[in-house]
Amino acid sequence: MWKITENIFDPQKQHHKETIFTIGNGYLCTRGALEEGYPGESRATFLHGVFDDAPIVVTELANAPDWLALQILLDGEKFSLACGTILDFQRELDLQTGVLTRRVRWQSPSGKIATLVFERFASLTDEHLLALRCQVTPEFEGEIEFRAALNAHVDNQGLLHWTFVEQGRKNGTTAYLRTRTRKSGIDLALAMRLLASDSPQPDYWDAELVPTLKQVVRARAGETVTLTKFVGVAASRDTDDPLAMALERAAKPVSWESAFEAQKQAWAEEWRRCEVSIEGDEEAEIAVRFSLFQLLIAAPRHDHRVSIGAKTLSGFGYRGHAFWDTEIFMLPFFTYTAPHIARNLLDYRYLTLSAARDKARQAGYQGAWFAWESAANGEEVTPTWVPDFHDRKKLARVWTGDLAIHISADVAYGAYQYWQATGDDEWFIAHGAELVLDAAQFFASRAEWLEERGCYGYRDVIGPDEYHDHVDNNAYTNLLAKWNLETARATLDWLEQNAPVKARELNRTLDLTPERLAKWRDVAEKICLNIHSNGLIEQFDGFFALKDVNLAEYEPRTKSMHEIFGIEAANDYQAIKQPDVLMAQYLLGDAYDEDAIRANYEYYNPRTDHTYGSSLGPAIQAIIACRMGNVESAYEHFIRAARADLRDVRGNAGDGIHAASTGGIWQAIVFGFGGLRLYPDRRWEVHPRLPRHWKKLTFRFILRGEQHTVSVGQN
Ligand code: IFM
Repeated sequence: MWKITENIFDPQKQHHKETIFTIGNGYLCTRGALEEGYPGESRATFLHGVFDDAPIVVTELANAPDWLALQILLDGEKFSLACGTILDFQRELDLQTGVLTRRVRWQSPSGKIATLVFERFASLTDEHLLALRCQVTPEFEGEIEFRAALNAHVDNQGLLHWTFVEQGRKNGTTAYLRTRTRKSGIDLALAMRLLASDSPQPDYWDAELVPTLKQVVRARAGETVTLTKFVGVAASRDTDDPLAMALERAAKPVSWESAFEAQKQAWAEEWRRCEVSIEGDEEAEIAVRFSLFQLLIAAPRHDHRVSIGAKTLSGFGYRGHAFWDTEIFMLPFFTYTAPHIARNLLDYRYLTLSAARDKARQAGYQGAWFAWESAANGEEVTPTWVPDFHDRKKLARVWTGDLAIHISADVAYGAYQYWQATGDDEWFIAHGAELVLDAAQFFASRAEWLEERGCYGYRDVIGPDEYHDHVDNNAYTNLLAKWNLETARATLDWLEQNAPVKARELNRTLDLTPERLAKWRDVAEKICLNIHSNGLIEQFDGFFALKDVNLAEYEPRTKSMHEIFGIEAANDYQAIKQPDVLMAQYLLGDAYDEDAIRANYEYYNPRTDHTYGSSLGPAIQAIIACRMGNVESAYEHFIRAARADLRDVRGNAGDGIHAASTGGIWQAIVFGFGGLRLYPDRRWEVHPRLPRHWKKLTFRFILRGEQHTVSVGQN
């Protein structure tokens, strides 16, 4: 199963479908809006790194000028699904090639019938190239008119980011447009070149911000006429002369067929590294492939100055900001299937180290405290106030930017895991070690000795479970901080043995005095862990004393428990957005035996807001349930994650893909159902736990440069 399909045009579901039918190539993504345009659509193309200032959210990816724009007139009547009659409609995203196709048989208001086939893709071989083809087969004899444009009349839900620089025509069949972001001053150039089945020169319309080429073709009944639009795109982030680059890329392809052939081969290569197949469960198989496709189209292959945002490049949600979602949920997929991409993502964090140090210093700490929401340069861009969901006219305070300290350990975890998986010593010495060490430095300086408890703790934090803020000793935070401090010690020892010059350099630049290193050890050994005698880990100080909840009593519901209780009152209940303790147990794997995992799973699972809480949790819970041998529950969690976007179960897929969930889905397949266990000496084992209806699960991973394929059946 490789195709995501749609057979009915439903304008009410436009935003959801635009997200689902997003295409991209790791440089940019374009939502699945329709070429001819409709009222209320959420049409957008986002390019990695093209941020511009915005009120409240600080900075956001600027919705780039629209390259899809194409109007078609059939003997003077404008093709639009909003009028006439739709005789047949089908859309299909081919995950194997990254091509989105729409087939429509349409009757105009005056009765003229034609079949229109639209295809588009973002080239994977040349990431500055986009391709769109429209084939029209009229059932009448007459004129088919194509109006192809580049349209800079675009906005970010009302906010304008582009100023006009220049536009024009070149070589008869090409038009171009240059714009600049208003505040960040990024130049963007687009060039479109038309190829038509009949080849008279197109007319050029010089409408400001919408350069348009008009191509008229005469057609007989049953004869297909074709228009191909190649668009080159480049920004001043890529080159000193974006226009020259855009023109050059648009001019390159010989034909649709040749560009498509290259595309097919490039995607086949991508899938060869990471393909997953599940015999016996078509829904699961397509959902996994869809998830991987979404990650692959958002993955920067040639740019190490960007990360992947929580909504990839597929929607306005979270404005392109990157969270811990990248390192903890998405990164493992790349680390184990495309290490070159994982390295780019981690380099991005390395480049934001100085902003992370500033953040720590401004708060009175040492080391690196990474931004909870990170964008162009790693400064904290979490909005401090957002509209309250109870009353949109009021504002609610967002605390994550001030209190979420676990992000530093998450980044360190991703870096260390990458190193362990790849054996990329060169990168670890040059960049990775510093991420681990400076995050540890932060945790050592942020820890407080709690005299009454006789342990070190972190007061006034927020853990992954955002239903509870301003808590002390969040289990996830403390456990990951401990891991970070211990791993940093081991990193230093390793550097001293294997890269003594670098060890000396980092000792000096990070000021790793013997007193500081002694504090690392002391905090790691004496951190408050809230482990009760029955093996239960308390999520934070006082959690078990909060009012207990039976979430079943609130069913059926269509809202999160946060909305039901209210932002403040949710702090008084044991209902959680995502299970911090289980998350930590998963990441720290070997430290917990089955009994410890079971005790915590049985406590926290029923208190987790599975349906409307965090989309990050379900896939990880699936892995934990697999470890306990509870495959039925594992499948329930997994399929919840798998449906999040495809079925829009949370009702917010229109804002963009739940990217962390897509990465979690891969982890659930490989580390959950596949039961892959990795050991430091390159050894690996599988302990599969397949749902009863799965006949065979196959997946691939790369460990220390070697690719392995695992196929497991019921026996
Ligand atoms: O990072 C997550 C967080 O854990 C829960 N709220 C949404 C964020 C972005 O996905």
